[in-house]
Amino acid sequence: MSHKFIPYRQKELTNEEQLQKSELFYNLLDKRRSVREYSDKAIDIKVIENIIQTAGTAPSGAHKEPWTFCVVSNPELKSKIRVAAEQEEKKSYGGRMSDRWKADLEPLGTTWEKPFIEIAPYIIVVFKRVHETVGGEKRNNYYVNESIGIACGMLIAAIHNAGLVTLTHTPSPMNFLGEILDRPENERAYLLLPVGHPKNDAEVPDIQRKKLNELLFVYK
Ligand code: IYR
Repeated sequence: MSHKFIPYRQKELTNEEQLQKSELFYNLLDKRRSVREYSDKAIDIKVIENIIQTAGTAPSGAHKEPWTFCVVSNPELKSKIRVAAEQEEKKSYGGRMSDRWKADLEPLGTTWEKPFIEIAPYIIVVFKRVHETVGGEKRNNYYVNESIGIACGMLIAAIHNAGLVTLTHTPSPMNFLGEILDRPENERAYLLLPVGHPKNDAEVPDIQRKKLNELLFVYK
């Protein structure tokens, strides 16, 4: 069976343009920080839709697009999610996490408390779709973790590009999210991200990124 291919043309940039655009993009993303303190300032749902469509442009194994993005602004649902997340986090910080792990987190100032789940105007819960059902037959998706990880990276970049902030929150275990949001059995919660504006006096930890020579090795 032959499958249709269509032309792909991209405007070629000059070396100068490539340098300029790549530097601008780096400078933009280098300003991104994980923010834990949110204001409740409203955001147009259209902005959220654009951000999620951007995430949906990610490459995926065999183009199966194994993702679902649930956007929650409903206050009752947000409260339910906060309560359930904090219940798990209390157990994690109270004993499930090793002392070494907690010591590693200390500079970031994280605790079991997750007020941002209720305060941020939206939370996005990303679900990975481990399989699809086609004509009653169960078909596994491919490279699901890689695919959804890439999509979430693009989501985070899109949120930052829109002048908003987010945080990759991973309550563990997070199966309560599928239950609260009534998701089908082929979906597993993967990541929870609040989206909003930082609160007025928000602070972030004073951490540095690896220098280029620490993260890049060129083989000529
Ligand atoms: N999931 C917990 C703990 C946590 C773990 C890591 I690794 C972090 O970088 C941050 C937090 C929480 O969300 O608090």
